[in-house]
Amino acid sequence: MSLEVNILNQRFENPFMNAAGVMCTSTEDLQKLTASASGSLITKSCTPALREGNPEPRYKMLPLGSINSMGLPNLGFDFYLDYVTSTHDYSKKPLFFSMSGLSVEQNVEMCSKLKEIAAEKSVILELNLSCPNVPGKPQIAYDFDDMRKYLQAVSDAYQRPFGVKMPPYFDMAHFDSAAAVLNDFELVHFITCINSVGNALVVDVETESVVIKPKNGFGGLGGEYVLPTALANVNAFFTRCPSKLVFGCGGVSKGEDAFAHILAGASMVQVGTALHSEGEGIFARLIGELKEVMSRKGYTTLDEFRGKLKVIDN
Ligand code: RRO
Repeated sequence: MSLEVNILNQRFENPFMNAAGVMCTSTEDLQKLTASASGSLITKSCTPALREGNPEPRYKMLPLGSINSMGLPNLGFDFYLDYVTSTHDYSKKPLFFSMSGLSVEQNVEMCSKLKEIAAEKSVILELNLSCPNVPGKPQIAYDFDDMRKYLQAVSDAYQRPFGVKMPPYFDMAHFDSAAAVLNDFELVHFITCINSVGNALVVDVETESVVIKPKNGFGGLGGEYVLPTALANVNAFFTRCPSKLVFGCGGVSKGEDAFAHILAGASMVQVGTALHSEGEGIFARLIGELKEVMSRKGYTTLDEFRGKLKVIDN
């Protein structure tokens, strides 16, 4: 039985990694993920300068998931570039780098610098086109013209393969339009579906209040609440973008959830809310549970069932 994944010129021991944003802001966090059983890790989405993020409370655990409006708190591009260049132990596992500039120009500036290092180290860029929590800044990937501008500018500046972190879509016409844009960019080698379901509102009936402070309580929903939406997006892009890889993110808290993501087409499987709740020990549990599901079904590799989701056509 092997959970190995060979993609993007890298070998991953297993498909599991953190979702960008969870346990990946500081060196200490990143070292915990490096020491864990995960197959890979990704750094917190960064901006050119350090950001404190939104006022607290800004993350709340819920019965079936979480709501957050962190507001892109990060230590700034140079900090993560230094981690990539000098700190990360690439002999342990491959590394992804999440970037979320607040303008085309900011992304271009960061890409021009990351490009030099990416040529030497094998770090892989995931461009975040879907942050829902910066007041006054809409999610880029909900405006297809804007999304095209970002992808063109990053392709021109970076000139290397990269991936994109997408928001969830809820309409077939939007799956078609978003996939058509992504298919126009050869350097987009992977598509991560999904970021949190943006601008949800959780109400505490006892206190008659919202549960997080920023944006009057509006924030991104994650965890079990979003698993079916995540699976729909993984499968929608898997079928529409045959020359690209899809990474699954959303609602993974047990081995069966990871199996469902891979069946829908996922190559890597990212873990957000459940990692936040359980800590990095979750990766060993997920590996054990995924192997258990596979052995029950007689599978010995992920390739045997990836993307093989059946439909009902009698
Ligand atoms: O930092 C955040 O508030 C955040 C980001 Br950048 C993102 O992409 N997704 C999310 O749920 N939170």
